[in-house]
Amino acid sequence: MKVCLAVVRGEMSTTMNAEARLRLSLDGLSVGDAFGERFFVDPALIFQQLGHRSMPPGPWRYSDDTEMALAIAQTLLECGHVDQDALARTFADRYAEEPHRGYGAGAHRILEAIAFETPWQQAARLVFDGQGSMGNGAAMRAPVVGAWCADLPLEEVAQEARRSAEVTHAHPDGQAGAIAVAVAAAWAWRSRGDLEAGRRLIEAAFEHTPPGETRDGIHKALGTPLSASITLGMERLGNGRRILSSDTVPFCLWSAARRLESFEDAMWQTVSALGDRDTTCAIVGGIVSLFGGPGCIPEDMLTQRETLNWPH
Ligand code: F2R
Ligand code: MG
Repeated sequence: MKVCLAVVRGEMSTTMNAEARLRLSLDGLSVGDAFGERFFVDPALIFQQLGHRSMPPGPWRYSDDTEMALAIAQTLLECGHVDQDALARTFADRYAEEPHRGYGAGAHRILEAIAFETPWQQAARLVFDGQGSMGNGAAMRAPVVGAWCADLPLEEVAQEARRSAEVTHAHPDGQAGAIAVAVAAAWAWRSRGDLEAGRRLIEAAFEHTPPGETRDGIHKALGTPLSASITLGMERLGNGRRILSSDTVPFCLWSAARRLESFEDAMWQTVSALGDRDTTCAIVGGIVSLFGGPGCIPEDMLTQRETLNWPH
């Protein structure tokens, strides 16, 4: 269903590059999501596959991370910016069509309410005693916001990311995760080819993330050498096990920064931390693909991922 009055004709030429970046990041995010998800489906194979880096058997089904990123991408292509009413409608329509994509309990409640015409401003406060969610669900879909806005000032990237988050995540720390990830994604695109980009990517995200637990975690990531082991990184920063923005986003930024130049290495190292592995791999994939540019996602990973179901 078309939710917005379409892109104004005059904007098309300026959004061409944004669209290419959006599609690239969406591929990185969805391949990461579907790859990480396989390690939940076949837990017995985890250590064998991790040890030998043997690709899990396909097809790789994507989860709610990709579903929600597709809704944002749809809205951006149809409206040219994060139109929150259109985005809420698209989240709810896609949820109603396919509710069994692994959404969390809070998301089921919020999206069902929006589908039954509760304004998103109220729906997002139905969970956690009105505080709203500080889960990692707004961050998991935010790379596509950073991709679309990558040529804007980072303050504007942060604003659009916040708007994309508010529709479902009323808690400021849930929004902070989306801001950090979108800024990192935009930064990754802008620093292609820069060998020092890793640490600066974390610094850029830190600078634009509002105060709170997620920002504190990013500060810890800045103090964790990129040469440290993944085990040490996940011990200090978390691995998404608690499904919170604050125990997911700092680790993801650090993991992306550690292997910006190789999508495949970034995926293997991120999934090896286990935790919320579909979501950590989605975030890292959505960022690293922008640094690597077109062609950086190995063909054998892209072809295993289920075809994206969307009208674009
Ligand atoms: N959660 C899942 N998958 C499990 C569901 C599987 C299901 N059985 C199925 O297969 O269908 N995955 C997805 O959820 C994560 C992102 O979700 P979101 O929307 O941010 O989650 P939620 O529920 O709002 O928060 C996650 C947990 O964080 C804690 N929490 C959040 N806000 C809180 C607050 N204000 N106060 C206290 N705790 C808060 C809670 O423990 C929540 O359960 C992604 O991984 C996505 O893939
Ligand atoms: Mg998921």
